[in-house]
Amino acid sequence: MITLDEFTIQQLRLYPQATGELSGLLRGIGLAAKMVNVQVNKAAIADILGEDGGAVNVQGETVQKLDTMANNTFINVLRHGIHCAGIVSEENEEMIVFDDPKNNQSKYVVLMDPLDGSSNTDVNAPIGTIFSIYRRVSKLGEPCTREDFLQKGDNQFAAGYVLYGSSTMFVYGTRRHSVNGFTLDNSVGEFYLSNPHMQMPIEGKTYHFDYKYYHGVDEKVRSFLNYCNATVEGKDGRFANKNAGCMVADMHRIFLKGGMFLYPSRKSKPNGKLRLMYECNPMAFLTELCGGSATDGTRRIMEIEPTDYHERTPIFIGSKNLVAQFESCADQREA
Ligand code: P6P
Repeated sequence: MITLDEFTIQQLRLYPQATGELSGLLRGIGLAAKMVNVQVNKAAIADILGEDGGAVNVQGETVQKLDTMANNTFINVLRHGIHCAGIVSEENEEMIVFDDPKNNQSKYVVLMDPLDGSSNTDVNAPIGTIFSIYRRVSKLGEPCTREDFLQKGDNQFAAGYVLYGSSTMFVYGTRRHSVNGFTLDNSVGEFYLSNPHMQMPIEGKTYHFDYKYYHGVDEKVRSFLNYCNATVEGKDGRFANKNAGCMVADMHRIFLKGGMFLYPSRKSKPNGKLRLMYECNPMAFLTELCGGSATDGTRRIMEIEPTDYHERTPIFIGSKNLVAQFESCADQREA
C-alpha cells in the first residue's frame, strides 16, 4: 500500500540526477485533485451544481459552477507551490503566468482541462481532470512564455488524468517510466497505488463514439463504424458502442480493457471538438506509453506542431490493433 506521495519520492531513487521538482509538482496536482474531489462529491448539497451565472468560456461553452471551482483550485494550489511557472487552462483564454521569484525558477509548466465532461455533473455521471507537463524552453528565473506551452506532444515530460467516478483515481506517466494508477481512500485522504505499470490491451471490444454525429463524419470514418457494429454470423455486433460523454471516463476503460475512442471532425466542427494541448496530447502520451496508438487520421497526435493554446484536432486513439484496423478501413476507402 504505497501512497502517491511516497511513490513519486521513491521514483527519485531511480534517477539520482533528479531534483525532485517533478515529484513535487505531481504531489501538488494530487492535492488539488483531492480538494476538487471533495467539492464534486458534495456538489448537489453545496449548491455548486449547474451553470455559473451564464458565463461562457473561450471554447464558447457555458461554464458550470464546478468548472470554475476546479479551475480556481488547480491554479491556486500550483501558484502557491514552487514547482510550476504557469498554466494554460481550458477555462482561460490566455496563459496564467505565476510571475513570482519562487515560481520563475521552476522548470515546468502545466496545461490542463480542470474539469472534463462537466455537463455530466448534474446527473452524477463520471467527470475528470486532464493535465500535461512540459519542461520550459524559456530562461529560468524569468516569467514563463508562450513558447513554453506551445510545444508538440512529443515534448511532454509527464501527463495524467484524474477520474472522479465510482472511485476517484489519479493516473500519470512520465517519459522516464510507465503509467501508474492510484485510487483515493477518502477515509484517510490518500491516493494508493492500485494499478501499477498499466498496459493497454492491443485489442478491445468497445468503441467510443456519439452516433448523433454519424451522418456528419466522412465516409472513411463511417466505414470503420460500420465494421465495428457489423453483425458476426448473424448474431450481435462485432464491438459494443460506449460513450460516457467524458473523454477521461471513456479512455480509462480503454486503458484497462482495450478499445478505441473516436472524436472525428465533422461538417459543423471541421477541426473536431477536442483540444490538442490539454485533452488529446496528454491522452496520446499515456496511450503510447501503454502500448496504444493515437492519430488525427493522418499523423500521430503528438507530432502536431501547435499554433494556439486552444486548437482542436480530430482524434482516433486506443488499442494498437483497433487503430490499425481504422487506418486500414480509411486506406481501403481512399483506394
Ligand atoms: P459532445 C466533454 O465536454 C468533452 O470535452 C469530452 O470529455 C467528451 O468526450 C466530449 O467533449 C463530448 O462532447 O459535444 O459530443 O458531448
